[in-house]
Amino acid sequence: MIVVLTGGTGGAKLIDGLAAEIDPAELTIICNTGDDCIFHGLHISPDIDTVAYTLAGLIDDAKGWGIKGDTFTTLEQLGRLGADTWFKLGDKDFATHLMRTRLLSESLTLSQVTSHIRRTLGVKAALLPMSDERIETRLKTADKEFSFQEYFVKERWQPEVSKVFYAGVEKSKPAPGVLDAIGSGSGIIIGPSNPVTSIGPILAVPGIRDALKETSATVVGVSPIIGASAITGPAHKLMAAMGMGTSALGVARAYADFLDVFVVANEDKSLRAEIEELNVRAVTADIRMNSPADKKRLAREVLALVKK
Ligand code: FO1
Repeated sequence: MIVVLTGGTGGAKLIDGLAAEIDPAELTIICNTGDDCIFHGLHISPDIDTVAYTLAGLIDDAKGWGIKGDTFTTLEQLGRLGADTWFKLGDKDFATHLMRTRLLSESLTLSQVTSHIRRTLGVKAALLPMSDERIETRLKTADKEFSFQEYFVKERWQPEVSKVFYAGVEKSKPAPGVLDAIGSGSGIIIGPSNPVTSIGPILAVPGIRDALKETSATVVGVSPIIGASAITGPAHKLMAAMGMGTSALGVARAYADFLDVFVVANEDKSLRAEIEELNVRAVTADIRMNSPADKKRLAREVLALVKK
């Protein structure tokens, strides 16, 4: 079993490549839920849905989230009724959130709901939320506090963030199956996801970081950064806010206590020596995933590293 920790669109692209290279039933995906949000009374789990839609062949590839070809009639009508419409929920996407919210209201856990959604969408990989409890990534500026989606979508990641925290994480538990998967996986992959808002919340759930340190499986991380910028999104800005620098070295430092191998961009080969000083093997690759062939190539390279 190959276990992937992920959040956001970069991780989902690698998972797409992995599912093309090995039997998807051999994959267990542990997803960030710190980005979860409530809109129009519905529980939305963007990172879980991005992975589920990717593996179901439904993802809107151009955007990296949502369902391809989706329409926005319901959202438009909600707008006429006075609702906020800056978070773009498509009509088909709404069905996922209606079903999730209904099952949660019938006392199913987020893990059980996630399992239902991935099964009914025909996804063979196991999909686990990091926790069944509500954990919310919050971002502080000098005078305001934002939820992740307010910061990322509404404010287009422009506010100067001074602090990021994961509300509720201290008292949370890993979802059923998460620690077992990390302990018994044959390889663990940390996706090329934002280390502060995608992987950070997963690592902050009590027990998960220790499980990564203790597993006998090879743990391979993939950098989400090239040079001093994220491939997509605000990872470099949020890393700077957290005092982590803005390079792949900062990501390696954040994971060094449990990482065996770190894959960095060819452009970052000069960082190899400093990464290896952290006791982490550094490997270079073309980490941009702009096409199905790119995703498969990187997936093959990462699989070769975890299988060693
Ligand atoms: N991202 C955007 O940039 N704009 C949106 O309006 C938006 C809506 C949305 C709806 C459902 C969903 O599952 C994801 C959505 N995303 C949107 C992406 C989401 O903000 C990000 O994928 C993650 O939370 C980042 O990890």
